[in-house]
Amino acid sequence: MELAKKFPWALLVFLLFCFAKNYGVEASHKVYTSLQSLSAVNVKRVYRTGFHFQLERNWINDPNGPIYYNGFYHLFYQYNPEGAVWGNIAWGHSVSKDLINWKKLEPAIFPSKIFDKYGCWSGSATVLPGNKPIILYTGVVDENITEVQNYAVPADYSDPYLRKWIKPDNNPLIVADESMNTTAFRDPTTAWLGLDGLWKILVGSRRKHRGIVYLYRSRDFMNWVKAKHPLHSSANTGNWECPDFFPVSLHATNGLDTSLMERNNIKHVLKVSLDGTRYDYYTLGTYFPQLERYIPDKNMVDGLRGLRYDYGNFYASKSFFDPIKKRRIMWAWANESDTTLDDVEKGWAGIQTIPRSILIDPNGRQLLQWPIEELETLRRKKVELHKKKLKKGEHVEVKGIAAAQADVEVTFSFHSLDKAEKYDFSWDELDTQKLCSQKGSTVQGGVGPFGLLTLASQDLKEYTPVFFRIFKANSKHIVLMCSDASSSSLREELYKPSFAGFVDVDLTDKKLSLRSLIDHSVVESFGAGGKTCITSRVYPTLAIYENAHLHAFNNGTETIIIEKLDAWSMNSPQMN
Ligand SMILES: *[C@@H]1O[C@H](CO)[C@@H](O)[C@H](O)[C@H]1NC(C)=O
Ligand SMILES: *[C@@H]1O[C@H](CO)[C@@H](O)[C@H](O)[C@H]1NC(C)=O
Ligand SMILES: *[C@@H]1O[C@H](CO)[C@@H](O)[C@H](O)[C@H]1NC(C)=O
Ligand SMILES: *[C@H]1O[C@@H](CO)[C@H](O)[C@@H](O)[C@@H]1NC(C)=O
Repeated sequence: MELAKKFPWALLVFLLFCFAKNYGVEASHKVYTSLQSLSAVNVKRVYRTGFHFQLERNWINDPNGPIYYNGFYHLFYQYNPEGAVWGNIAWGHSVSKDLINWKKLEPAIFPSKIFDKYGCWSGSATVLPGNKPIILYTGVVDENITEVQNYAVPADYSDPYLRKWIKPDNNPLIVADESMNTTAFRDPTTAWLGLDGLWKILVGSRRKHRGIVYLYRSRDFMNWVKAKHPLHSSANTGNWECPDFFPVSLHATNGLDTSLMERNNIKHVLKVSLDGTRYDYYTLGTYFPQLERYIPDKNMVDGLRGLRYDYGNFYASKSFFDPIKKRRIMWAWANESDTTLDDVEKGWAGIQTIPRSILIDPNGRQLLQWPIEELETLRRKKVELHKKKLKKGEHVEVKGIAAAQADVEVTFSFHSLDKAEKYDFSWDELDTQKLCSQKGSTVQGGVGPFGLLTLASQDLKEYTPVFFRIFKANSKHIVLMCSDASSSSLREELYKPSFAGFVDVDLTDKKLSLRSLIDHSVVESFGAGGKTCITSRVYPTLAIYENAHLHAFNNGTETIIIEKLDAWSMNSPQMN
């Protein structure tokens, strides 16, 4: 960044000024008045990802309105066309035939009318009968961040790229009534068609500390009526952003169209992004269309004591039904863990996670997430390990692949759980992150810690360990999975959390599997077949390009066996 080089002090003053002038909105909507239009001159290469969704330059955040239309998958996303910090928010637009190779188009929707002059915020797309896509999005209408719900339609249905979108003058479609909070009223969901012939959508909100999803219905998609009460709400959870509400099949392994809400043998997923904690939480439950209510299952908890899609840098996820491969696919924004000044210098900020297909776990207690199969087309050189023993303190390097851009699948086994450490019930079970920071990869244990050391430097001064540690708790075992960024970089000023979550897995076969997608500045990991997922953004200074190494390790007294490890170098697809 030319300007930053010449006037570093000036940037700092800008920043302080901007922090001071943060209109009182949420963390994600800090306004960097002066930084947001500094266009990225030189784009820094070193932390760019190889196979994750990323733009050449500028800021992106939430994925918006994914759909399939006439041969192409479309992904829209919150986008600042003018700089590498949040601001000037428009809907960026990219298309793909395989969800892996992407082509960037002109922004689909940008602030231009009185109903969205201050921003085109998140929303969804629905394909109406007759194969007619329509977008619902949140428009910001004034400097007080008053939010309304708008729609946009393609200018030309015969263009498979759907390049141009029209925002008709009968917008906005929905405005908040007096009982609602106009500055927390956003992110309409994909619509579903009820058996009563009415379209339904949810809009996220809050009243005081109560998180809310309002339900609206419409016969013609233009006139919307708010239901008597919210579809669901929960005290002390704060603002519910980016709601996602969809059915999952209890028996079939395919995904379900969003409009299949009202039939048997299904459960429903309600996901919300909690503005307060900046993570995505979900419950499984039942939707009662006549009552216009959603009721989470018995053991489900709304909010921060509930299930999470991912325990790391992962927010504002959005799913869609892929009618070609009959699956439900979900993305999320993986934000940067470096500083805003770093982002300005890099010229870009924000990536999307690898699209994940989601199914219900056969145990019915949670979802399973797995990278879409198309990712495997990028696999190149492969190395394998079989039946390799790791005694306490041992590690083995996985040599011969590009360790900075790799896909690794490993299954570990052990003979016995007898040596598992005792679980201390005084630990705050909500604060897995604290537990992982106290019981890191170098703190020796009984069964575990064992796992992978990703993005490791030659001298192990830098590494991002992804690992398991098993505890004994009365008659059962508790598995903790960590993706620990605390040693990921020699740089001090970064956000380097010890992300962690528990894994609800049956250990009778004495095996645990792990898959990690390693991509320069991101490690996206899937424990036990996608039961627990953790994404970490990291910025090593030594472990870059060919100087990055990959190891498997064990630091517990119980010997661990690598039953099978497959690791591939990954190709870089066409990326915007
Ligand atoms: C924004 O809020 C302030 C303070 O309540 C008010 O004076 C002003 O008129 C509002 N602006 C608009 C455009 O509504
Ligand atoms: C309305 O929402 C804004 C933004 O989340 C919040 O700051 C404010 O406290 C909310 N007001 C009420 C009454 O809930
Ligand atoms: C295992 O533990 C020892 C002792 O704490 C530590 O020095 C070593 O770095 C650890 N090994 C790994 C791979 O973390
Ligand atoms: C991602 O960045 C870190 C470090 O700045 C913040 O702590 C997180 O809150 C942020 N996550 C989101 C979703 O904004």
